[in-house]
Amino acid sequence: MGKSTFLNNIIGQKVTITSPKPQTTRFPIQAYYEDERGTIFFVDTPGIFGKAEDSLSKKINASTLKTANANVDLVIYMVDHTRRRDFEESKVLGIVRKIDRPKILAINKVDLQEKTFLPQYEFLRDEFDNVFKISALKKQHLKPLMDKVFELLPEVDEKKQTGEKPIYPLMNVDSNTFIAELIREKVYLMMGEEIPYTTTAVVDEITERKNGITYIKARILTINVRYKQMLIGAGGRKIKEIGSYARKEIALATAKKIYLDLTIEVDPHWQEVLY
Ligand SMILES: Nc1nc2c(ncn2[C@@H]2O[C@H](COP(=O)(O)OP(=O)(O)O)[C@@H](O)[C@H]2O)c(=O)[nH]1
Ligand SMILES: [Mg+2]
Repeated sequence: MGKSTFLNNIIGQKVTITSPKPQTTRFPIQAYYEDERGTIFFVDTPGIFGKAEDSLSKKINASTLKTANANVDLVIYMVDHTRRRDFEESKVLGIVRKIDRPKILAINKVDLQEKTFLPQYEFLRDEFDNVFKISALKKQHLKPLMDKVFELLPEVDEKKQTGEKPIYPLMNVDSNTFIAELIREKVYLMMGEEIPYTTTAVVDEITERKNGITYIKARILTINVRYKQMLIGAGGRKIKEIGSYARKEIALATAKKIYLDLTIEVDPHWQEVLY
């Protein structure tokens, strides 16, 4: 799809994880953008599950709906022309239609032209005054879209509101959550179709050691022993790969030397207690 890729490339650094698998984003991620024209709070939302039968997808759908109904000033509705329009897509459109705010339609992945379902999305042009064909990944045509965003957003004089300019954190998640997300992303990228949806990651400890190394203790939770074995892999190879890939990115993101102590645990109920 590309919502999270879009946000990362607008912000200029990774704030939200991405993967080729649908439903990678599990909760709304807020990130703050600023340039000479002003400041914007972006909210990256998960998608919508067509069939929300388990407790996790129910929670995800609810949080997406809540974000959509929150006090947003503008909606960027992103569609992926390389994907056939389906039931989930219609559901999302139904939600977007109900939001009484300026809307921008972003048709993503214009860098891919081999396979297109664009005709299935053409009818949207009548509903949206502002349509941009973009490539979130290749950063194509993002500027005209952002110009439109600034044009449509209401003007808020921050100095008037607070006396001086507020200092924003870049994003709404703490470091434990962000590191857990980076680990979870590696599971999405390195495991097959079904495992990512049965797993999550938890960070229990981040400690600066005297030797200058940051020690991170984290767990990947999955729902049964079979999945746990697949995550560990033959001779522990898979978990090693996931850990090493995650460690490198955490080190890069934090500019610190990282020791990542990563284990896999079976917890059949994690979906009920997390998120
Ligand atoms: N070719 C191409 N791939 C993209 C583009 N935008 C996103 N992707 C890929 O599509 C997949 C899903 O992206 P993601 O941002 O996680 O989608 P989300 O589920 O909407 O947040 C990832 O593998 C991205 O690299 C794009 O403009 N062009
Ligand atoms: Mg996403």
